[in-house]
Amino acid sequence: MKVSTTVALLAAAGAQAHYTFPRTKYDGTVSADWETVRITENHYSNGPVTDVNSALMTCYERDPGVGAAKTVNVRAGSTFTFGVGSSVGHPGPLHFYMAKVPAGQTAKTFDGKGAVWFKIYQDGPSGLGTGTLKWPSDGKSEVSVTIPSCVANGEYLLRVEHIALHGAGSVGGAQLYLSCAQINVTGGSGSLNTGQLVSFPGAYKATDPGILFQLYWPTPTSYINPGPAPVKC
Ligand SMILES: *[C@@H]1O[C@H](CO)[C@@H](O)[C@H](O)[C@H]1NC(C)=O
Ligand SMILES: [Cu+2]
Repeated sequence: MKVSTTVALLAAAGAQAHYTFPRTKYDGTVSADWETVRITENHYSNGPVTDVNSALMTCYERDPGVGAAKTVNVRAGSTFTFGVGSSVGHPGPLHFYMAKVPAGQTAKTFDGKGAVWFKIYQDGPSGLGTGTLKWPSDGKSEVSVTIPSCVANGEYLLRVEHIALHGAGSVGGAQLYLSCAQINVTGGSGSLNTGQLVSFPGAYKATDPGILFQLYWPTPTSYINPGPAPVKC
């Protein structure tokens, strides 16, 4: 009894610092948790992926092959938001990636495997060289991205990823928090050149300078986001 109480308290303390991206908000409509986002393996623990070579890097799915109940219709060029459970509690960069669903599949059925992903957003810190870095997502309970106006119409997986760097000074110390929403894009011009598509796992190495990173000392003077450059219309 005593032991299990202690374990429960420790688990609760860890869960407070960790986080998930379980819901979406679009045009003022907020989804239920895991209704438009595939339920993740950490939906209860809120814990991170720490092995960038793990199959969980795709969408962190608890139930591969099941998909989320709903796909959100979105207009190219509009703003799409993920709600955070409960807030981005650790410092680090925010990334968004999209993967177009292949012909014959849907956003509900596509597994997101293979070289299918392009990056649509990344951010970096302010305060480089000062010893105190600030990240745009610090403490946020919602994170948003603009769906590029030039994407092709159709169904996509939209992958949000936050990389917590507080322990990233040793290999395997970075904490990746991520999930995938199912979206259906209309109004896109289709002129986007996505460049080289990447896979998850595969896009990152444990020793990439943006993954293996000393956040505190020596004082960082630069930050290099892992993965490809974000696409431009
Ligand atoms: C995606 O949008 C197109 C165009 O509006 C529509 O025909 C199609 O049914 C939508 N698919 C889903 C899964 O909502
Ligand atoms: Cu945490």
